[in-house]
Amino acid sequence: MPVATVCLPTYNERENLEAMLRALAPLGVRVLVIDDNSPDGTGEIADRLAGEFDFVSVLHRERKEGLGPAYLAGFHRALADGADYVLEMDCDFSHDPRDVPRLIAACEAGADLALGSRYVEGGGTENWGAGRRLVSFGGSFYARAMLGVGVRDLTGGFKCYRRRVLETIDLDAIHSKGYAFQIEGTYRTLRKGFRVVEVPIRFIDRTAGHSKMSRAIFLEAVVRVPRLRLAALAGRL
Ligand SMILES: Nc1nc2c(ncn2[C@@H]2O[C@H](COP(=O)(O)OP(=O)(O)OP(=O)(O)O)[C@@H](O)[C@H]2O)c(=O)[nH]1
Ligand SMILES: [Mg+2]
Repeated sequence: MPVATVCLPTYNERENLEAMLRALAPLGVRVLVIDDNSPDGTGEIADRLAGEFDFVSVLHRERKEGLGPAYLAGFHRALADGADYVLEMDCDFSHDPRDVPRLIAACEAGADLALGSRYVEGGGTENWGAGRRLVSFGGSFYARAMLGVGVRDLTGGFKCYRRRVLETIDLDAIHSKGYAFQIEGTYRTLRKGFRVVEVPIRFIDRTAGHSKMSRAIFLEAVVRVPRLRLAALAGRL
């Protein structure tokens, strides 16, 4: 049985964390909660649940630095602990835990990176307003055009990396923090010649807790994408 570790970054997810871990429990995965010292006590809930469940461990970080640095710390820990597959997933039920085995299966079938994708046949978003849909779809379209890649959902954060990918791409060179982190991870994977496969998912807007999406995260992606393309053109990616 391959070892699959779900990296689950949390910031103020006290309403969601326990239900999420209980939903992941039957799937045979390991879960690494990466908590950035959430003021709402999510970190303590994570510790309690790690005591209850063998498949759960917790990485505590001192402060909120954005998704990117949290995931990078999680990736390093998951690889050191022997993961064959490393997954990214939000802890707000936008990503359906029942889709986790589908992402792993896509890698077992030959993908090096499986992306949960809203923008392929069979995928989509539920209960998002027109504004949010436009930002997300427009963001993926912009990135796809700028980078000249065929992947349709570049900003999604539900992914399964094969270990070898994370060992090959230069993780420590990634400084993106928000959506740009997702775009950059997928782009670096493609640049190294790995096989990226999109798996259709239905993305459901969160019903508990609050979004951490911000204007700064959006602008970071707008600025980073052309810089990524330039870095690739200069032979640095
Ligand atoms: N450790 C850590 N987790 C974070 C940070 N920012 C967001 N998260 C977590 O990352 C996941 C996704 O964050 P969300 O707030 O849902 O942001 P999003 O999914 O990009 O935006 P929405 O679609 O509006 O929900 C959630 O599990 C958050 O708790 C952070 O700075 N550090
Ligand atoms: Mg979310």
